[in-house]
Amino acid sequence: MKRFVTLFTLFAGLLTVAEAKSERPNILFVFTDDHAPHAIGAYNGWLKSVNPTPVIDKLAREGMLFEKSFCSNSICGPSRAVILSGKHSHKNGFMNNGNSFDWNQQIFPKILRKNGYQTALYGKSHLKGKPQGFDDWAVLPGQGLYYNPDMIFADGRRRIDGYCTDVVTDLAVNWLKDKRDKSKPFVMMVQHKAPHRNWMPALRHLDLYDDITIPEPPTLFDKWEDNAPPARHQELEIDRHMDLNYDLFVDLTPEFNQPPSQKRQDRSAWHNMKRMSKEQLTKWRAAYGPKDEAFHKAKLKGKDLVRWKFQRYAKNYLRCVKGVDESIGRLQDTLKELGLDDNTVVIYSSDQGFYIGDHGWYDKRWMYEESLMMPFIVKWPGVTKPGSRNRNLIQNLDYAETFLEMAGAPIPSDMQGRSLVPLLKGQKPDDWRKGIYYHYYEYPSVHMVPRHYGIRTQRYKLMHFYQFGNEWELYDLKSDPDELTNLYGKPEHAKLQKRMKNRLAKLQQHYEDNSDISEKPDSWKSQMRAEK
Ligand code: SGN
Ligand code: CA
Repeated sequence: MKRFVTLFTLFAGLLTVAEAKSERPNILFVFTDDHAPHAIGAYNGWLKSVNPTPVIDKLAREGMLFEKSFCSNSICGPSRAVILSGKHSHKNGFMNNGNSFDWNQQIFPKILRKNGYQTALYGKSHLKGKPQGFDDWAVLPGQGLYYNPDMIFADGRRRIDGYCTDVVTDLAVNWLKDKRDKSKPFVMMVQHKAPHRNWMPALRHLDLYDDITIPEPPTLFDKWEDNAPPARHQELEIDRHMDLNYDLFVDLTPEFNQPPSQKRQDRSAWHNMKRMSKEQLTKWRAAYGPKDEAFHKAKLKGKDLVRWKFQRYAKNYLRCVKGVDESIGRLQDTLKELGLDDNTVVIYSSDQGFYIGDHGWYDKRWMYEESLMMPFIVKWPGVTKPGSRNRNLIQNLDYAETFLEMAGAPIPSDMQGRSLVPLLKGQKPDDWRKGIYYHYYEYPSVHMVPRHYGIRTQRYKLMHFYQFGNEWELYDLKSDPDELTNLYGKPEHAKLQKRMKNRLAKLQQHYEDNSDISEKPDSWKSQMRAEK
């Protein structure tokens, strides 16, 4: 009898260990900067034919891809603050990149730590201040550099030679292999700078895509005729604002003196080049020198010049994406090597989407689809159905809650999102949200996108640009996925307009967004008035 009891206890104990193992998975969160879903093969966008992301595509084949995944404020720091806090910008206090994040507030890594998890963060943080809630961390100062970047560690700042995406991957791999406490489950956030402006690829990728023409987006020559005025007054056009030298490295050498108008030299490609070693520079010039020469010979003008700039930009962007794709491969190989792959959830996401020539633009900020969307792909072994695609409306607001539920930790009631775990398990909750809420605040600022807020449902989108009058846009995404026909103010859509306005007001109430949305006189406003 005694023997039986002992055996039984042993068996039960083993069960508990097994359960605990499957209940408390590790989480590897790979997060990039400005990687738009349509630059991922698995998302079936117009860039799919280029096959830009074989590794991420494989992750999607093995896990679940979220087709309707959105940010709540399409810019770097704010998106990251929403992820850590599970709260909209107006609640976590980080509304635009100029703010400093209050690290003393409740964030999911702190809760995970309290619940027995180990936490690590490597790469871009963009929230200023020393990260809290992480057992180990190393972050890039501000935007960081592509080549031989400085990194800030808990014990100080030092330069690490190499290409930024590789440097950050190395730190993560080393932690997995040598630094982590093997008795605890972990969450590791690997946050790459790539493919952020100025889109500088790794040396091994400088010639990638040289022999192909990247397909052009259907809206490359959009004139924003049906939009409210803000779309015509931005500063993010490939044609008028993307600089041949600052952004596209034409004729760029470290000796080159940038014209005084180029103020942000500290972040420019030029600054990165000054940082390169002789060997790195030699390879760089060998790749771009002949391309620049051919460009000069061609003497392009007008639309041809825009097309050339688009090619140069899109190729560099996709070359940076390639570096990221390889990093995910290396991280997954490491998990495998360490026998951790069966019990580690691998997630890929990026802080917001991006314009890759769509609407004639680069950058983000707007609530239009290309920058509103975020990639979100999850492989949770034994839980997510391989190759599944989810169409529920999800946001970065939901990530903290999701990580907490995965770890079996409590979800604080003041977090504003909802755990995605039921969706990952293939359930279809009837009461899932029917609309997402968005609010962007950074104006006036680089690229001059004014403040706006709005709602997006499965089919429609309503936006309000409130800083310079009552400008609204309303789109039917089913019949008009490129958002070219503004239905706002059209009598035949009056009912829809009213319904959407009500729903937007309700969402604003629900999330308690009492931000100041009064009109603000400023120079841009008078410029617009003059145009009218
Ligand atoms: C920098 C970039 C901008 C970009 C912002 C915000 N210029 O200012 O193009 O919109 O960051 O980007 S750069 O010359 O410094 O690259 S974010 O992703 O950090 O929000
Ligand atoms: Ca970003």
